[in-house]
Amino acid sequence: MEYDFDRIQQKWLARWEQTKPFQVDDDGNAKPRKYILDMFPYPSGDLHMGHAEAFAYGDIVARYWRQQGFNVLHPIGWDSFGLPAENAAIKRGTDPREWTYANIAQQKASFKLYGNSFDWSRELHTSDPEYYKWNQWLFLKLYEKGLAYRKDSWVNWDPVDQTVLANEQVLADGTSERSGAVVVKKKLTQWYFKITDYADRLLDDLNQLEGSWPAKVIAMQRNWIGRSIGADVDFVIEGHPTPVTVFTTRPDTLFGATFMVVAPDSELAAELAAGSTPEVQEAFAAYLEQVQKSTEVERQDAGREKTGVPLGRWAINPVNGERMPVWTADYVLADYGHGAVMAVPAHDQRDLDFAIRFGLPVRVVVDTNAPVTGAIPVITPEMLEAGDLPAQNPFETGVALSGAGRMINSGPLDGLSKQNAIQRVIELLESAGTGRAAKTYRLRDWLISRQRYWGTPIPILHAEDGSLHPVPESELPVRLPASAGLDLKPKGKSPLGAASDWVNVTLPDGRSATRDPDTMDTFVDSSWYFLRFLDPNDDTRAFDPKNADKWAPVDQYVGGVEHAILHLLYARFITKVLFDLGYLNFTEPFSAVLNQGMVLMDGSKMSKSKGNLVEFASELSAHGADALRLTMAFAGPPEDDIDWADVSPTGSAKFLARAWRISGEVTSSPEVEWKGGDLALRRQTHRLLADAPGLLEAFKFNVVVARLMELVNAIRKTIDAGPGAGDPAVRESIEAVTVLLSLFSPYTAEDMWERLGYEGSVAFAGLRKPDPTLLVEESITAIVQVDGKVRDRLEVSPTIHADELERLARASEAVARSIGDREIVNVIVRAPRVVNIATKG
Ligand code: ANZ
Repeated sequence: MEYDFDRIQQKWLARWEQTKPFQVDDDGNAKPRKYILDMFPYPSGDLHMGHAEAFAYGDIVARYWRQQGFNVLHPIGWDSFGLPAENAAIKRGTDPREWTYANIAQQKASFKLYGNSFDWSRELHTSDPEYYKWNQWLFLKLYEKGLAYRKDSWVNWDPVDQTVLANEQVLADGTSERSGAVVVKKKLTQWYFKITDYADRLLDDLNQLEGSWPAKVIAMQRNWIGRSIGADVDFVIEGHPTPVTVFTTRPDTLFGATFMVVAPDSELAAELAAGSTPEVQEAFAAYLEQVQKSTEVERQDAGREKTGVPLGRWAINPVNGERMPVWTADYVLADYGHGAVMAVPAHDQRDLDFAIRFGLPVRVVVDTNAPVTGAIPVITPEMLEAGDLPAQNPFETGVALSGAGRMINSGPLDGLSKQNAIQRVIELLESAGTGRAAKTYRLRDWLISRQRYWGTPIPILHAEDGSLHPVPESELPVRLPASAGLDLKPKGKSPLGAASDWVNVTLPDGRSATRDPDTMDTFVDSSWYFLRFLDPNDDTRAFDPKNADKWAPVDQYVGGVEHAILHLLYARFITKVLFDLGYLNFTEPFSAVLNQGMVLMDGSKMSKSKGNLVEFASELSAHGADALRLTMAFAGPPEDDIDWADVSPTGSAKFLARAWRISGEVTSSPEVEWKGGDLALRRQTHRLLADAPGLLEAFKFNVVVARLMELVNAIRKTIDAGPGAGDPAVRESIEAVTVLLSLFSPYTAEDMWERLGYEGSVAFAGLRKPDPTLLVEESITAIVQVDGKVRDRLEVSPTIHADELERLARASEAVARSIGDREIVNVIVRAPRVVNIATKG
């Protein structure tokens, strides 16, 4: 019989459908547990090569832990709400639901064929009411806690998809991650989750993930949260009812503040301008219009020429009572800190650029190793005009003095170091009630409202008086109405607003109200799905905390680095919220994360437009699941990219055929005593059994595959050259190959196992422990020295006894010759390596 992957696949697929080998039952199972999770797919068509890679790795890990005797939970579901379904539906004039579930069916069939060892009984779809009911429950829990709130703010608006975007969905070049459109700002009232309340914990808890998460991902999360430590300082504004607070990381430089700048798109700028002259108001309005055309990225570009207008208002420096002009400029962002800065041009480059452009004063307050000479390093516009500048000053060099040094021109701070000055000035501010130590984060609250149809309805009712009424938990889910009759085209308002039967409701007190027409960001769905897998069919709660206790956190999470920030951060946040609410007893959802590389073709990303797309389905039918999976494993470290032009699924298939053939040649029975088997082959087998766990746990799948290939060659040689197919070592070795191969190529391995005479599935056969006596080196070289000169080398057993070694040394002809007729006065034996003989005469 020849190796025929198609036949083998069909045979085992049918069997797995029947026996459901990977369905996990926790009750009465005494095995230790592992939870191995792949990031669930978005059903946007059939699986692609990227899925084939990631899901192969996840499955190898799951199958490995099963072989190590663990009860492994390896579930799968679909992240099935979201824009692509809606956009596809609009394009084709169909229902997003139809498109979504057809794709799920296709992906599911592909996963089954690919041999993924999922527990299919736990399959979930986030677009099912049975799932999104619990998104709504989660929303209500956050709302009760004050962690879900509505606010009016400038949001990122995608003019193509006509919906808001989270900051995280705007790329570095200011375009939408989805549509590619340049994102603009729009003022809207939206729902937010208060992730900023968790900023410190999200940052600090990263320390405990060090080493088990990719370093790059940890760095990206840290940077995204972006904690800055400094102070808030309150400045009285003449003629303005309340002081303006600024955030600064350099409160030590407070005496060097010479003007204030507020963000043009802040409430504050509008208020300050409104209280000023008509000329200022006009100039401000014109400037604001100009600013709104620029992207956030442009605004943060340090090299761009500074722009701004004066607001005709004056701020009072709380430490010295000095009057400073208030300006507005777009390098100050409305949503960072308090949207206003104290400008210290001598020590901050952006402020200096601005001061130079508009001729504002510069005062040096930190002597950063004497670049400043002259008694008063202060430059006023008058001095500028008169050309009366002290030598060596930032104004002249254009370079701000950002380094540390001794404080000067700073009254009570004079002479202090930076750190001491920061501490001292905060004390001064605190005792005067005009400032305090403060932290600021780059992290913003999570905007979760979307003006689109295909998502989870927000369970809030709006009464006519504007009051908000959460839908009682007993009335969940708030079901998404059918899309028939609704115009899904993006138009800036949620399509659900037009579903009048759905949107208009009556409150218990008889008043009329409307449902919130927005749907939730789909990152809400994926922020807790790993918990739903524990109890996917429980309609009384999101998950059973007892099961979360048993299974979670996820031991190994596998997926793309594109989720390094968004998804992982949100899941970490929701986990901490659920911990605080008492539902979980852990605070990090994923104990370890593995990011796979990309599958490329000829060095570049695959795409339809480039014409270099390798279709998963066609590779699968050409080479079979096992060869494809093995190719992924063999290609290199999982983190590296795979160039499909450089790998050989045909080579993989040939190897599988070679291994499979051996399983049919073995003539010994499963009960055969291995002891008498060919020693060299036995040693090679046990060396692999010893090395495999460490290699697999370090994700060195490619090394294990290479070693399997070597071993299969060695078995072939043993069969063909001498000991033959009946040698017990042949059976021992091919059995080890089969068990290890079951991680990579499960169909072939099952078939081999059966051919070797076993009935149960090889997936649970267990990885054999190596025999330590077969791991020691076969022989080592002992040297024999006579009067300090090496006279012979002996191949001896590493366990040789000293007496025996001495006897062999004395028996050596070369040694006897060099001693001649001299007298042996001393013999020192250090078994098994050295014999030293000393002579006299
Ligand atoms: C005075 C000062 C003096 C500053 C100095 C820096 C150096 P990070 O580290 O990124 O947190 N800042 C505060 N709010 C801002 C806003 N909304 N838009 C733009 N810039 C803002 O930066 C903190 C510093 O950025 C703050 O410290 C403030 O400038 C500025 F020698 O205050 B600093």
